[in-house]
Amino acid sequence: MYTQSFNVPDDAVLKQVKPVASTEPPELMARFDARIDADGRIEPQDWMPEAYRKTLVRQISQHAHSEIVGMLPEGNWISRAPSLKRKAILIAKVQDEGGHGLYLYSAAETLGVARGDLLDALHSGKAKYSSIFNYPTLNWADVGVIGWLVDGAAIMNQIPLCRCSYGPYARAMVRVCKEESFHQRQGYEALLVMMKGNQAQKDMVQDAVNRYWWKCLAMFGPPDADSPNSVQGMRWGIKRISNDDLRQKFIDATVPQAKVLGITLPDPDLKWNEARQHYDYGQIDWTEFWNTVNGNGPCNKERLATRVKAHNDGAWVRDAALAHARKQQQRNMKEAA
Ligand code: BYC
Repeated sequence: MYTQSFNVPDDAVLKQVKPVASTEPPELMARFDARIDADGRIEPQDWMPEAYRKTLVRQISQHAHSEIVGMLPEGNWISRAPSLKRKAILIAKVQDEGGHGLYLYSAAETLGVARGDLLDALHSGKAKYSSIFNYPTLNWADVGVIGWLVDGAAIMNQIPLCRCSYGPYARAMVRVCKEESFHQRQGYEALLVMMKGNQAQKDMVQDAVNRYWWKCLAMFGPPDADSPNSVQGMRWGIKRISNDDLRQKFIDATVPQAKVLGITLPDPDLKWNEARQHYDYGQIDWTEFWNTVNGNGPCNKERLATRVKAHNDGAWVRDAALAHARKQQQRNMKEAA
């Protein structure tokens, strides 16, 4: 449904935005801008402006946090999956999300930050993570809907990131997108099976879609006009497609899938606009979005508390791994001597 060959008109976008005035050394800055203009990659050993580095640390670490907090709403259902097959698929998916977090923390570390500091910022509530994971998973259909819609929205946002100007982030995204594609398909398939079941099962799917649809549209971030980071992110080739354009692509791709599934998307204003060649859609509740982003959604406190407990409970594993690495290093040094 979503492929690596997703077409991104990035050249046009990069050329629209002029280089931003900066206090960095002009020669280095000119070389950096020229590399960005030529759609080249910036690697960890390359010089980069401090603002570019900071923006990447912000975005990549928020992305990493979203992956590991994103394990929680679905993780809640591993012990309650309706069959062995569904349980095995769900365990694999949740483990994949943990793996995505690890690639992303590693990519952030190439920018000179320490993983422990990034995790401290998450655990103290200072760092953001995706709004979508602050909503509860009330029934089994929620797990399918998260795969179909949440992972579907994530892929739509992440495929352009495979061509992000920062090499380690772009390369991490290629593998992440392949795995997200499996996540999206398993969710859609689980829902297709439920929609062939009894009325109670169909009602569960519709109820889950009703609760998640608008929250998924908000995942793409605020409207372009209210997105303070977009212009600079696009100039730097970090962001390739705007929040609103990605949202529109997601809606256009999802409406036909909803028809095949046999559910109704909960938006009376959703209709095809022949002139625009896109679906029109209703108003997203941005007050609710910001309330959730700012820590006051239905599950923010629970998610953070679970995350902090998992981190503390895992301290012995980290200590043991470090002790083992130290021992191995000592053994290698002895052998080499
Ligand atoms: N939730 O100027 P804007 C997954 C913040 S995980 C919370 O447009 P930008 C999965 C934004 O950070 C998917 N906050 O920002 C895992 C900014 O605040 P700061 C996660 C949001 O960066 C497990 C402010 O609003 N994906 O797939 O240009 C299971 C203004 O926004 C949100 C990524 O992280 C939000 N939804 O664009 C299943 C992708 N939206 O930082 C699935 C990488 C916006 O200035 N990130 N904010 O304090 C991006 O592509 C971009 O950072 C965003 C925002 C499009 C999200």
